[in-house]
Amino acid sequence: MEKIFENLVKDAKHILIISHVNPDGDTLGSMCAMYSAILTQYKKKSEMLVPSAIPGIYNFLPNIEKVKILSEFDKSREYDLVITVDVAALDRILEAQILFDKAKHTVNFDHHQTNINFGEVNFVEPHACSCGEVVFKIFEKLGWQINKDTADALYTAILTDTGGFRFENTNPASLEIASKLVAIGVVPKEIYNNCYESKTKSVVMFQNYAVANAHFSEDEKIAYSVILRKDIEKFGVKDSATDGIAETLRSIISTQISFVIKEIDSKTCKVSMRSKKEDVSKICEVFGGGGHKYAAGCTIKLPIKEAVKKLLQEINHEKN
Ligand SMILES: [Mn+2]
Repeated sequence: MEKIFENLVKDAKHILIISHVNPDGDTLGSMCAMYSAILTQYKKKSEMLVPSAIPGIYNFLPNIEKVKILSEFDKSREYDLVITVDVAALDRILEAQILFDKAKHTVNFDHHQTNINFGEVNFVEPHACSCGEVVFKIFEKLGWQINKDTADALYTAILTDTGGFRFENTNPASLEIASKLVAIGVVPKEIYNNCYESKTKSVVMFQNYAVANAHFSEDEKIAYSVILRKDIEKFGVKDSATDGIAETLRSIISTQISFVIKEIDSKTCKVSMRSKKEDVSKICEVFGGGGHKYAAGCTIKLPIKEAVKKLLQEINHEKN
C-alpha cells in the first residue's frame, strides 16, 4: 500500500497536507515531517494547512512558518493529492473538507481507533503511539531519507503524544523509533524544552487557577475544571492554554476520570477528558466526539452548566 502512496506523491503536482483543528504536537509534527520528507525525496514543495491557530510553543518546528491557516485559505483551490495527518474524523478539519472532497486523491495517516478509513488510501494504526509513528514506518518502508528536519518533527509528534514517554502508549516501538531519530541528530533536551518548558507566565497562572478551582465528585473519583469565557479573557490566554489541565487533575491519586470543560460561546462547550482505566472515548462518543481510551474529547451544543450536568450523568452511567 505504501507504494500506492509513493506513486500518488510522485504523480502529484499540487499536494496539500492538513492537520486537525486545535492542533497538537502530533498533528503538527507529522505534517512538518511529511512536508520535509516529500521535499527531500522528490524536491516537491507541498502546502500545509491548519484549521485553527497553532500554539506558540510549536514555532520551533522546521517549516512551521509555511503553514497556512484555514480562515485565510483559498478554498476554491484544487489539489492532486490531499494528505491528512492525525485526523480522527473529517469534521476535525472543519471547512477544509471542501478541499479534501475536491482532491483527485486522498491519503489518511492516523492512529485513532475511531477512524473510519475515510481516505482513498488509509494508513490507520490504532496501536501506534502517535501519527508520527505511522508516518515514520511508511517513510522507513519506502526507504525515504529522514533528515534532521524530518526527524525533529517526528520526534516532537512521538514525544508529545506519549506525554514525554510517560503514557501507556510508550512501548518498544515508540522508544525504538525515538532512538533512531536521536541517532539521526535529534537533541531530546532541545525538543523537550520547546514542548514542555516554554509556557508563558499567564498560561501557568491560568492553569494553576483552573486546578485550584477544580470540582470533585464526593468520592473524589471524578475531577473536573469548568473554564468560562471570562476566565480565558481575564488571564489573556489563548484557548490552547487549557491543554494539560485534565492531565494535572488525573495525576491526583483518587482521580479515575478527569475533564476540562471550556465555554466556547453561550451554547457551545468543548470537553477534554482523561482517565486512568475507563474508556473515555465511549463517553465522548455519546456526544459525537471520540479519541483514545484514556484521552478523548467532544463538543457539546449546550450552555456550560447543562453540559456539565449531562457529562456527569453520562460518566456515572458508564461507570455503573
Ligand atoms: Mn495523535
